[in-house]
Amino acid sequence: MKDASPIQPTAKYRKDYAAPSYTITSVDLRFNLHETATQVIATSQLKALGCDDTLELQGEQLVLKGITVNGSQWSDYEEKEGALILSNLPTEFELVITTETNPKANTALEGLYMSGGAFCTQCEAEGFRRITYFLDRPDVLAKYTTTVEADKAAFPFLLSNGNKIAQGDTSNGRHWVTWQDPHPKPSYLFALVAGDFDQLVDTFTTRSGNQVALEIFVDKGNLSRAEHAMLSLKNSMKWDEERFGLEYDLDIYMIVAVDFFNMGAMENKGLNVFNSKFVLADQDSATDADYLGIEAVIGHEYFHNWTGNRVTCRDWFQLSLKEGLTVFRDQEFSSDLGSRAVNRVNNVSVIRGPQFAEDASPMSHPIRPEKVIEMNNFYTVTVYEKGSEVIRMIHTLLGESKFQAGIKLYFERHDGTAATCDDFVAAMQDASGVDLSQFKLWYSQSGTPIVTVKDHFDEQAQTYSLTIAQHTPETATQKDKQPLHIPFDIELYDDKGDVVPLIINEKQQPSLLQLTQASHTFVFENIKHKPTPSLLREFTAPVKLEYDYTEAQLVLLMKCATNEVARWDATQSLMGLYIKQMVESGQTVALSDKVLEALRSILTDKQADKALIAEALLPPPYNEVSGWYEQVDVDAILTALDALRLDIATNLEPQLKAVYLSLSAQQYDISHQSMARRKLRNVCLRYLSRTGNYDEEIKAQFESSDNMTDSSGALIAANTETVSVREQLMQAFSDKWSDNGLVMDKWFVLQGQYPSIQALDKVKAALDHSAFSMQNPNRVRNLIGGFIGNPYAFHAKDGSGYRFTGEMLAKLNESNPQVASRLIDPLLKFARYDDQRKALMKKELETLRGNPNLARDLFEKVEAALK
Ligand code: B3K
Ligand code: ZN
Repeated sequence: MKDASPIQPTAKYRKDYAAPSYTITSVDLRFNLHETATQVIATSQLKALGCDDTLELQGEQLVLKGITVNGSQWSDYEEKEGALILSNLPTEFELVITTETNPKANTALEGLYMSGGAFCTQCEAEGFRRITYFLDRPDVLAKYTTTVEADKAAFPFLLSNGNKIAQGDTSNGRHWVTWQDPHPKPSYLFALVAGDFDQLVDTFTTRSGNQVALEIFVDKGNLSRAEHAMLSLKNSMKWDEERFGLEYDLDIYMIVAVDFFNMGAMENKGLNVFNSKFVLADQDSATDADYLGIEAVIGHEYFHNWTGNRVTCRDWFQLSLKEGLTVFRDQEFSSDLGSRAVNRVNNVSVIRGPQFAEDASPMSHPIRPEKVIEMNNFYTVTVYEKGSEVIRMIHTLLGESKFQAGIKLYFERHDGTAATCDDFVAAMQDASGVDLSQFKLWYSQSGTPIVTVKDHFDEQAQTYSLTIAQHTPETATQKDKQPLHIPFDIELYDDKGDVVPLIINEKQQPSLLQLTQASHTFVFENIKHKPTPSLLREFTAPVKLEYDYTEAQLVLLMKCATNEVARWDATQSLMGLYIKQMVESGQTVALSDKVLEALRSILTDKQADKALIAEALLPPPYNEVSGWYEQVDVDAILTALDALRLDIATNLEPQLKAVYLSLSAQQYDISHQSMARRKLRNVCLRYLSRTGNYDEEIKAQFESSDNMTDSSGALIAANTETVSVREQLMQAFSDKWSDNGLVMDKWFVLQGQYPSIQALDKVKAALDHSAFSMQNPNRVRNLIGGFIGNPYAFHAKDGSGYRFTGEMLAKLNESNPQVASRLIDPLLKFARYDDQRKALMKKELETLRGNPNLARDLFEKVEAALK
């Protein structure tokens, strides 16, 4: 093992892309698995792509044991930090490299590591180089044959990509299996798992009649918790055939659930590895949100088989090529199977909250980044969720059938290759005839565009004009911005709430306006009275909308807008009006009678989807509200949000109580309707808890609940200073679940999110809980991540929250830098806070910067923030 002496991390730039000097056409891997010393023999066939006869392979944390070229030992090489450079090579040759790694010592969970008692791998983005020296880049596509050998009793299942082609026993109690993947793939899609599992099996017959074996591997005793994952997998396979015409291409599809995993899941060809959070569920232990999360993530990884695996990325700067598109596909899948409006509302909230916040941070980047130090830092809401919005805008501009024609052409052109975002847009443009040349700026320009709308009604001329201007403020690394091609959907309403036709030059216009310039004016004719505009309907573009809505206009839209998302959005804007007034004046502003009446009628609406009612009743969260201000006044925002919620709770108490009681628990199932009932019921309980008078109801729900949504709903309602039964319920939950880390995460996150500075003591105590482990990313994300996302405690004026965060980050920097790096983001935004907080936050960043062992992950972010 090489010592991990720090080298100054260097950046890579998109513009510097160059093809490698050689490519690898096939590789034969032999793993001799032992927990502390695994031997890997990699036999690769290489071919020169030009006349350069040197080859630089990447490798980290490896012990080199031997190199041969065409069967002879090779001494013409140099081993340096992170690389093995071979010189004077023939144009075609067989390379055999033998290395050793220590899976047990691998707490970074990248490359080959142990999760519980099982061996598993994570190679994206650059983890394969921790397995062997290789051309660890996505544009090198090779055929893999993998032989895995391990102790037979401890590791009865030996898995890798593709089809099993041979197996056998050895004399010393070990056994081996050989797998072959017929599809050439980049190294990041390689996977290996060895362990003892329970196995859920099923089959799926593709529409062309191929029978695919489906196998889900879970920890012993968890079989019954894998059924929803299996159903979701079959639904995904069917949906991709029906909506995208895409079929699965191997005879077997395996999913392994592991407890130690840095992200959600990984789309390795034929062998997905999943965080057990996105596989395991049953009525007792999983919430409705968990069920929906499993469906979405199973879908997402399955859809990658085409968008990611069959067509992969030429280089990591193109990550959104596969991620933005695959998020779009999983969002459509969830929308087609469940409620489209609820999905849209949730997706919009992610953009307006975390994504806009990322745009406004020192790490702001376009969906196709230009400069990267640590690739793992770019698996972001910008690349994923804004990336998906960019795909959605193309879908909006082209319509479903032209969009599908574009997808078809994209696969005709690029199947089996490594492509770029430009390739994707070119296929969309060529198949549809829609000019996307200006649209492409969405890939290179970072930041949140602001679209400002001014209107004017001319009574005499009976016209109504909308002047729509766009402007993108400068971001951390990009000053000059150009006008974007923005799809902007609108409707106009008269005083009665009826839709007014959009007429220009006597012709009816579509509701979709297209903005391409800094400013446009649209003059609508034949308008009798000043209408109310419904703007950016369905959030047709990831922009901030500025229009001075009056309260009356918003109340009208809340009631009458034809579109469910627009009605939700009007409610959000209306609450936003009050929040802004309170933050600016520093005073409590009570909701008007009209607004309360409108909220009451939403709450008691018998026809509307209960899940949407629940969404509409919740004000925009802190992370979204704080993004409205350049200088964030934490205390004023928290006070305003608390006041608004209490105002709603107090004034709607009778209705909240009535609706709560009317939705009392029914026979449990996971239909959308039942989930929606539970959601609204729990939102009501949470509001009621704010009055301080519902401890009995909270306790009763907790004790009588037959499902995790209602149990955790009661705990969430109890998680405030005004509820006296909180500690009692938390204790009961911990007594029941302390041996199930996944369920305990629901408890850890509530300790972290306790809305008071007391959260710090609760979190410190929870660090000692038997279910907590600093090595497990899920535990860390819930407890410590919950705390960092808790503005009451993280932003404590005395700096105690920042200090604690700094200490935890320093610890995680040693064991798992990738997890540390995901947690640091709120600290990076120090410049937006008051002087006292700014100084305290900055001090933590400076302490980190002074750490001689700071990993590249944190280095990149700390440097960007302190620059
Ligand atoms: N492609 C993986 C993410 C890999 C993250 C590496 N740090 C999961 C996904 O997006 O489907
Ligand atoms: Zn993905």
